[in-house]
Amino acid sequence: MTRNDVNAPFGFAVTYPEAVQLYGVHEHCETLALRNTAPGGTDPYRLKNSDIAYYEINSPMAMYGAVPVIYGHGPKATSGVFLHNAAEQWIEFTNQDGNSQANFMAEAGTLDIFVLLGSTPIDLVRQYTALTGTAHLPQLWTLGFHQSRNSYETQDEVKEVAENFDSNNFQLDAIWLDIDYTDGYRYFTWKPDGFDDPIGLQETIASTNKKLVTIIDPHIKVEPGYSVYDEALANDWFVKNADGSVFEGPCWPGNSGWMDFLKPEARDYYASMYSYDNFNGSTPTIAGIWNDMNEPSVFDSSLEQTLPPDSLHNDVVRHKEVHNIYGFLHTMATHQGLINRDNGERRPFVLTRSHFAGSQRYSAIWTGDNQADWPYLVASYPGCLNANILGIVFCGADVSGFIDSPTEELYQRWFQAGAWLPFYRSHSNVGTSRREPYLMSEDTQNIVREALQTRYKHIPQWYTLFYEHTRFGDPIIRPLFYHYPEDTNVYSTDNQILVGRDILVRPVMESGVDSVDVYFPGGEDEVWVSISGSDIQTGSGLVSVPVTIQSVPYYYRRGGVVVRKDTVRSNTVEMEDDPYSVYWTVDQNNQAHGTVYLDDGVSFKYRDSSDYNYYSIDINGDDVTVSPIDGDGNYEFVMSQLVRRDVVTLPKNGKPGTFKETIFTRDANGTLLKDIKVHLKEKTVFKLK
Ligand code: NBV
Repeated sequence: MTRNDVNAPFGFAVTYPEAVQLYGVHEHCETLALRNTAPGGTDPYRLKNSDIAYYEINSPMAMYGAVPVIYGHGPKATSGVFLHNAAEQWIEFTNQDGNSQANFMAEAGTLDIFVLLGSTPIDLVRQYTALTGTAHLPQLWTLGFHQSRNSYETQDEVKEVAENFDSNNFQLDAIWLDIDYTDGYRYFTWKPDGFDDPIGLQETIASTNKKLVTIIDPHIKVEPGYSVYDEALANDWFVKNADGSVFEGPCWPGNSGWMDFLKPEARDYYASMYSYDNFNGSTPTIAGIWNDMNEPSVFDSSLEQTLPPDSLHNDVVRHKEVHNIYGFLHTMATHQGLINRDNGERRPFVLTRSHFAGSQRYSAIWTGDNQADWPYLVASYPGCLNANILGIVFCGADVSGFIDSPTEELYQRWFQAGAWLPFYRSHSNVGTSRREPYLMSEDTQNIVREALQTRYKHIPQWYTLFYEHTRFGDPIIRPLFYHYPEDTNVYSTDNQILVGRDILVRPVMESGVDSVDVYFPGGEDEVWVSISGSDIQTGSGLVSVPVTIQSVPYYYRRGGVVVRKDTVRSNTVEMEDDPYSVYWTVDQNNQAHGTVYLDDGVSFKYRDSSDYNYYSIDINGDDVTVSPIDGDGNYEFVMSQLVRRDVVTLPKNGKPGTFKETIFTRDANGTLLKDIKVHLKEKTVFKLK
């Protein structure tokens, strides 16, 4: 093929057999269920990674990421198509005579299509992640709470925020440094006025077992003498204009160049910048990197805020062919940089704004510059659900809204809802209200504390789900249709999620309500046992559940086992040696089943030398059996309490059912549970009565 061929636009149509609903084409601020486009519908969905200020709610406009995958689903079959193409795309959807159809139009690039045969949502997602990869396990600390702000201005301010979290008993694992820590937006440097002692800052943060995450954007200040600029220029690593000169355009530092990440040598060089020597003043306390503005964003509206379509990568590839993978390649270099920096001993943590199919291999994502308004809280759920079914599982949204300032009630609800998305970070823009939780009213502080504690108690469950994602490709959070594919009532449900298979969450995302509608799936035999309330529901559809400002409806599924760590500590590091609590309700056969995964929480030894233990937990009446599934690690599963919740009455005449909770700390012989040695290689069985 000649270079000209890949610059021609092309289109094609796909019909999804038996599909009544289409999903996918991340990223849009949209409902999970895709809407039909014109005639009579919405505009076509656009995929062109863009730095968009003030994005609209329920809109097919392009956002920061592009995952050109569309799933078609119906009660009888599920199938999918992945167009492996990094150029701008427009996609139309129609549904005629019960047949769902997608019309793809790509601006350039090659026609490289993968057809995913399904036939269930589980099969389909596993096929897609087998193709584009899974995320590796995140370090355990990344599952805790993150505090960010654009921007903490000085190292003293950062220390003060960390101290206040501790002294007010708010759990926290990491504080984030936005662009103002840099010296004039020259990345890999520190601002002398305010951040003159980065090592001292990191020592203070590390002394309470917390981490720092720093932002590194891809634009490079044009300034002879700034070593990153000099190196990139000397080695021909910048994106070029069509005439072969280096492309320069405006961004935070003023006139900037953009690293050509399509060149492997440019990526290697960029990766090397993360070494402790090159990123002067960095230590392992900078445990993660935040790659922003990598659509890439250029402050020039005549270019639609990005690189010109005819600018050149690798001297021959036109930008328009590869636009949507610029951020992906940026994170690839960053990820490699963190691996090299730590001699492969720590799993990198990278958060990116721009992303593409397969980004899960290198980074977590967030939904960008949302607003402190209720519709943006609502949108965070479909946004992250969609990313999850498309493989990018580590997803969150700025808690409490980035742009503008939230009301007290919105702030409370956002902390509660955010606790159930995989990535949990509060972030806010310069000029908006300061809103670290300790600045809020006593009532709000209590609500935030409760939300954080709920999150931290479930960290073992989140970690096990991440492991199962690495192993099987399953999403961490799932739409209801994922596990109830035949229930057409749930095809549009996106304000509630399943966390794994066994936790149903319906956050309160509306103002001033004293009840919310919760859809309980699964039919009469499925039973959902409330954790924050006292009710039991069967899977018979929509129920109005009373709520207060303190409560968020979340339920465990009967027959499932949920593992937790219930002792409240300041962060994940301090929870490391805590024993587990295990929760369950037995099903009609008197059984319940779950899993738990343990490893060092930091390294790649789980992957490279099977240094982990993965256990099955099986309850049969009064017998509790813990059996190793696999793993050659030495991580014993130590429990301190078992919480059995028995159904007393099932719902009747519109009234919820009730349950009785029994907490065991000893087995039937009187041995303290935490003294029972779980055998690493064989089953351990013990009796509760
Ligand atoms: O780096 C500043 C911000 C950042 O806080 C935000 O999270 C990003 O989405 N960044 C965008 C640049 C533009 C801010 C208006």
